[in-house]
Parts: sequence; structure tokens; C-alpha cells
Amino acid sequence: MYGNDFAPPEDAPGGGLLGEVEAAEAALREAAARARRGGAAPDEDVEAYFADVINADQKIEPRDWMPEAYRRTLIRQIAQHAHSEIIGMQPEGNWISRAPSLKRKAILLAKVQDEAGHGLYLYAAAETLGISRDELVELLLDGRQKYSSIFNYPTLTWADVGAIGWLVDGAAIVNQVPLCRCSYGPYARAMIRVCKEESFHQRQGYEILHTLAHGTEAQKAMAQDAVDRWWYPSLAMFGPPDGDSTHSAQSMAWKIKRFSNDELRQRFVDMCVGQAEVLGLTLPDPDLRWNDERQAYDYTQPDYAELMRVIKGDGPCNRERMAHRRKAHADGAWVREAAAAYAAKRAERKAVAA
Ligand code: FAQ
Repeated sequence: MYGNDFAPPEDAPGGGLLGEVEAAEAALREAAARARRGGAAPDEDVEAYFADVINADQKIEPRDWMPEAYRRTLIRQIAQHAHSEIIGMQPEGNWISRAPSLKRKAILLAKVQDEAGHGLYLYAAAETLGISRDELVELLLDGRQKYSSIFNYPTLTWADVGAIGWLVDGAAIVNQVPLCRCSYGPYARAMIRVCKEESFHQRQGYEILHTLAHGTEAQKAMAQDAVDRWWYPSLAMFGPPDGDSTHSAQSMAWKIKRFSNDELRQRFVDMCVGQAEVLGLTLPDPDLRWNDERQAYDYTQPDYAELMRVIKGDGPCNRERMAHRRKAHADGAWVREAAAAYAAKRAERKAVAA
């Protein structure tokens, strides 16, 4: 199982979730090759053109006409995703200076840096929809845009770094692989790269937990405790249950989302059970069992009232995360000013030379 840690679904030619990413990448190229027209003709009904592109599984590109609500939905989702990557650096960043060896420190540093990179690809994808990165950051800092609930939980021990890699990155990939087939081209393309990197992150977390789970009794207990604390918050990452999901139906009709929140949550549970067995750790759900009829595991739902409280700002670390982000933004003001002054100077020199 380790080294081949995603259960391969039948429709993935390369096997597993990474195989699905490869297939989505090939489909993106194919869609681009098939697209004979670079947008609606001047006299064409733009709404019909938009519907045609979606129905044909082609990509909507930044200069195409799109319904205002489609644009707003994408900005909301991509921004929330970008903010999550940036705020998501904090829980693991907490352990960079305390990693148990130089090798672990170097790996964790690289991982956290990757998350910053993901945030940047995603801000860039959102900017293609006509909003600036400054505005997006402002919306986050004002509390008008969200980030994922999961990053409001504390990292109490080194094993939490393993649990985040295995469960949080694992849930993130299950959620994000279908986004590689999202109807909006820039988001789909960003997701391909993000998913390839996330899959490496998932493995590094799994390897940390595997090492701890096969170490001393105290190390194994620490790994089990981390899994016990991260399991339900990871299940909650997929969002409210389908009946309460306000955006799913429309987002699925527009092919932004390809599966519902509950479908992806189930897929994640089914993937984790075998992996936990290999680790020798237990998932903290006494009702977890195989259902032959459904060909899936029955499991206990996360506490959705808790999810709503965390989303509204009342999780264990919401205030700390936002205070840290605001301080980092203020402390970085001089870097932004210096970069803007340098760019202005270069532009002026270029204009003089021209
Ligand atoms: N946390 O109608 P739905 C990562 C909100 S990246 C906070 O079902 P939708 C990498 C939702 O926005 C993790 N809010 O919404 C990493 C909506 O609010 P609104 C982030 C949540 O959009 C690893 C309302 O509830 N990933 O982990 C959450 O159709 C390690 C109703 O919900 C993404 O953002 C939540 N968990 O489906 C980094 C992936 N769930 O605006 C560092 C892209 C729901 O109406 C270290 N996003 N809400 O007031 C998505 O796939 C979707 O946006 C969902 C939610 C599935 C999250």
C-alpha cells in the first residue's frame, strides 16, 4: 500500500488519483486541440456559445463571455482555495524550527514553501477573472472571504505534521483531482500542478506517521492521538452534507465541481481505511464498517454544527491565524513598496530608452 497509496478506481488509466491527474491533463490538451474557434463569433449568441462550450467539455477561457454568477462563483471558490493554501502554511510552519532532524526540517520547509506556491498559482488564476490580488487579500483580511476550516485546528505534536500530510493533504487531493477537469481553463490548469505536488505531500505525511507508528510505544501513541484529533476535521473539509450545500447543484451544472461533497467524502473514507491498517493505527470511528450492498464503508459523519462554528470564526485557532496573517501582511508592506518602486523605475528607464 505504501508507495501506492491511492486505491485505483476502474476509470483511471494510470491507476489511482495520480493516474486521474494524468488523464485530466491529456483531456485538457485534447480539448485545446479540438477547440476550433477562439471564442464566440461577433454575431453569435454568447449565452448559447457558453452553454455549447460547457456541454462539449471544452474550457471557458478568460476572454470568453461568461454569466456573472459563474464568474462570481469561481472568484469565491478560487480565492477561498488560495487563502487556504496561504493560511495553511501556519499550522505546519509551527514545527519547522522543532522538526526532529535536519532532514525532516528540510522536507517540511520545502513542503510549506510549496503551499505558498499553490497560493500564488491560485491568486493568479483568480486574477484572470478580473479581480486583483490586492483586492483578494483585502477581502481575506476583512473577513469577507473564507479559508478552509481545517487550518483553525492546532498542531500540538510532531505527529500532527504527519497527520496533516496524510489526512489533510489526502482530503485536499481527493477534492482537487476532479477540479483538474473544471470548466474554467486557468483553474483546471493550475490544479494539475497543485495535485501532483499535493500527492507528494500526502506521501511525506504518511511516511512520518509510518515511522512513528513503528517506533516506541510513546511514538505510536503520539501518532494515534494525532489521527484521533485530525480525522473528523478532515472529513469536514469536504463541506456541508449535500442537502445543506448551497452551491453544489449550480457548480456541478457549470462543471466547476464534478462530484458532490458527500461523494468525495465517501471516496476519502474508502481510501483511508486500508492505509490506516498498513500504518497499524485506528480511525476513531467505532461504526466504521464495510457495507457490501453499497460497496463502500459506512462511517460516522463529522459534527457539522462544529464545522459551521469554525467557518463563522469560532474555531480553536481562527483568531490566532488571522492575527498572524494580518501581522505578516503589515510586516511585508516595505517589500511590496520596494518592488513597486523598482518596477516603476524600470518602466521609466525603458520609456526613456524607447
Ligand atoms: N471550510 O455550498 P458549499 C489544502 C463554505 S486546500 C470553510 O458546499 P462549495 C491544501 C462554502 O465556501 C483546502 N468554508 O460550497 C493544503 C460556502 O460558503 P459561502 C481548501 C467551507 O464551494 C494542505 C458554504 O460553506 N480547498 O488543504 C468549507 O460548493 C495542507 C456552503 O458550502 C479548497 O478550497 C470548509 N471546509 O463547496 C494547504 C478546494 N466547506 O461562500 C496547506 C476548492 C464549505 O456560500 C497544508 N474548494 N464551506 O458563504 C471546493 O472544492 C469547494 O469550495 C468546497 C465547498 C468543497 C470546499
